[in-house]
Amino acid sequence: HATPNSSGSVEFPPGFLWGTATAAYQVEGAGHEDGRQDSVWDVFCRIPGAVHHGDDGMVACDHYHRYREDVALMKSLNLDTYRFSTSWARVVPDGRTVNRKGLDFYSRLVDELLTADIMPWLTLYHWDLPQALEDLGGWPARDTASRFADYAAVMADALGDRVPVWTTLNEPWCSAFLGYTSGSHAPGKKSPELGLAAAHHLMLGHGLAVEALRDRVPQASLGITLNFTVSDPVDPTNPADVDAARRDDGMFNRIFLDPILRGAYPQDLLVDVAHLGLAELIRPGDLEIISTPIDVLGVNYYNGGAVAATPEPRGDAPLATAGPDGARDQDAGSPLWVTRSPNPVPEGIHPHARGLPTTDMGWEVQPEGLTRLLLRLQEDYTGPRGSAMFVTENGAAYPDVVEQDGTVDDQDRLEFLDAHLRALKDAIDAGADVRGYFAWSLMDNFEWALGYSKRFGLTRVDYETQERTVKSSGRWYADVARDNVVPARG
Ligand code: PNW
Repeated sequence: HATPNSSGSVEFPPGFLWGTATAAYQVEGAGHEDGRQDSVWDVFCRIPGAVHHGDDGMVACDHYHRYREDVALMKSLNLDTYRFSTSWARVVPDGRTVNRKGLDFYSRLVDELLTADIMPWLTLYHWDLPQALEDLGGWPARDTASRFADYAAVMADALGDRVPVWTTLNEPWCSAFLGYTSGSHAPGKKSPELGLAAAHHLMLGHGLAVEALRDRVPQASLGITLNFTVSDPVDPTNPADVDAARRDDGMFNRIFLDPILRGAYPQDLLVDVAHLGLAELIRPGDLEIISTPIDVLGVNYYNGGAVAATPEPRGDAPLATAGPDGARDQDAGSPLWVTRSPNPVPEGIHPHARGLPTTDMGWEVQPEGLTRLLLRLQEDYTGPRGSAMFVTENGAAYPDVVEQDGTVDDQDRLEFLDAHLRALKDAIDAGADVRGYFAWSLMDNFEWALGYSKRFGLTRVDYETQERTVKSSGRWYADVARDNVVPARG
């Protein structure tokens, strides 16, 4: 792509969808209302020291009660679509019995969205596994995949006539490896074997759910959202660094991409993890189920990273300092995984900071990584399989500076979004089939192990009053969504 979209105005293709995303546990609150029972996150939040400040999602943004106001907020931002997740623990609280009142909430939300002419984009699983199913073994147990397909069928029967796009899982990498290997997310287990077993059964659950949805809502678009990194070797002329980047890419990206979009685990990855029991879990037929054709691939991109085979800082690339998540991973207790900012990485892979600016998460800001990622996905995965891509999450945490009149002039977040939308348009111009973009997030919310300390919202939430205030980035994004154009800079 010869002309990078550097500062002029940038127009997106006609019909491009503009949205924002949230997740049930991060915004809803109403923790034990209308029959909802504990998810793994409710239980994890009660472990002393597990979550910053002892925060939890019992109230969060009180979206369960304020959804009408929040849909009006979306309307004021000119959004075409809203990506939300449904809480398994609300709909099937004990893991087997359907809770009609829980379903009714999502029915009201979907109706409110449709009335506002905002397309509902539903994610079935954004990490809130019913604790009752964790007690039976959680994702490392094969049966959880079947329970997930049952839950998918319940949702399809209730909302299939009104929801045009369904994604099964959000970021199974986080569910598997933060939940069961580094222990920094619920349920806080620390075992490489459990993480891999969880990954396989999450994908099996995805495939079974796609089959269940396809039967019930044949007219809908179906897919999954994965989170990606872009791994660069610190020294591209050093074969050991190149190999570290290969393994990092394998355990982060290809471990999900290849089974889902090509029907096979990467051969090099199976060799790398041969001692961890993954191959023994795979039953005949699993990969056919996992690779059931999908229509959309959701792409979550926050940052890439440079990795090396040795920990020593080299040149101007100091060893990355642990981010907020990484700080916890340091004492993860698993010798096979080491700290990275912010993610745990397999043994023998060492992240190096590149001197790029970072967000309040400690994550490097690297917009051109998004261009490379989307082109690679197009060429190696979605193109051959005919599925379209959507950026289902992208955004940044920065501390809010609240002015005397209550406004928040978050130029840092605005510039982050501007740069990533230009990088996205570069990818589209070079041939990537990307049809929409969801900013993370509609509003500040419960940032998992970091509690309410990190703010990703286009809208500020005052957690004392639950007042919502659109930030400068939100007003800017509303114009982008209205005009289908990123305006010229400066
Ligand atoms: C994603 N990591 O989470 C999630 O989908 C959102 O729920 C979350 O709020 C958002 O990104 C911002 O963090 C991630 O440690 C959490 O690599 C942690 C990691 C990646 C993604």
